[in-house]
Amino acid sequence: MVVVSQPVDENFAHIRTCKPTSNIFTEIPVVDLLDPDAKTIIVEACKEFGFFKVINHGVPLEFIARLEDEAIKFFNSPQPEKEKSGPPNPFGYGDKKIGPNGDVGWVEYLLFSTNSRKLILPGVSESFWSFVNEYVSAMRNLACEVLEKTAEELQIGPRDILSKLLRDEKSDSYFRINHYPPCPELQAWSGFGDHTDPQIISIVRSNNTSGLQISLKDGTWVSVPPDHSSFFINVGDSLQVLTNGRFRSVRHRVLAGSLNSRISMIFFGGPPLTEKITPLSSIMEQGEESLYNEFTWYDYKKSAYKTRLSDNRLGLFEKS
Ligand code: GA4
Repeated sequence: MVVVSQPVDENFAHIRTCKPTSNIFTEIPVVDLLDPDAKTIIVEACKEFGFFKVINHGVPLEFIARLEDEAIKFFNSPQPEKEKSGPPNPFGYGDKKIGPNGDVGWVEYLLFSTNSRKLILPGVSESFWSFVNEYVSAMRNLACEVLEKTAEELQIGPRDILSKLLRDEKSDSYFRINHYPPCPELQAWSGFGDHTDPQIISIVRSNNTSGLQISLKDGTWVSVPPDHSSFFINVGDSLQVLTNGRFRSVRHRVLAGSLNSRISMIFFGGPPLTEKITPLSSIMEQGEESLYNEFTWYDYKKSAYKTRLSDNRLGLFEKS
């Protein structure tokens, strides 16, 4: 990441910036996992917002803090050291460049594939790597718990009808740690541009620094008040398809901030590459037709990686 006091690199001067909005998302659905009504709230939230917050999740805060500390140590190391762990294609350290198609943001990050048995990244110590693995497995469990409650509430067959896609040892899931340093040129930069996540479900945890915004059904952007002790869950494109559009894949973005560093850790739960992403037959009403052409996760991923961040990726698979 460039030293904060330096002028913005001209190569990135063209990027789309996000106008800050002052709308605070006060009606954010809060799911208490110990509450017997949790599953109803989850399904309502997935339909209305594609987004909710989870409390009483059972993941100890010290466990989260341990990984965050390791990440801070990594991001505080000298730039040439961090660069040794890059580029991030497919996995590793990235600085400003997001994805392969020219998107940029005021962010540096580490991207991991969760099924790479052991990733040798120069700046990533053994202890860091083992914390990542433990954290990812806690996130997978949490994602599965949420998906099982969803299946129960929707009454769409076995409880694990969705969660088994993430439990599969070939599940194509990812993990990323984003570091958004204070930005000296807020007019010129966005943190992470607006997009939807291609996977089934994502779990975001951040420190107490704001920046995350989601788009409501009417297109209004609202700011999500940060809460370092909770997790935020996003519905991804694949879950929108599996529910034939009942659930909404939420468009979200992160604004650059001028004061504090934001650190976020995100688990992206995806299915195996060969999995067909098609509406679950058990969810379809009589005579209901799929809104989407049939595709596998491999097809979708391949297509997604040819798009820009803000593109409507799912649009390419919608039936006309
Ligand atoms: C968005 C969700 C995840 O962060 C991610 C991103 C990926 C990347 O950073 O390489 C993508 C983006 C994400 C969707 C479209 C493509 C691919 C950047 C990009 C422009 C890791 C993912 O799976 O898809």
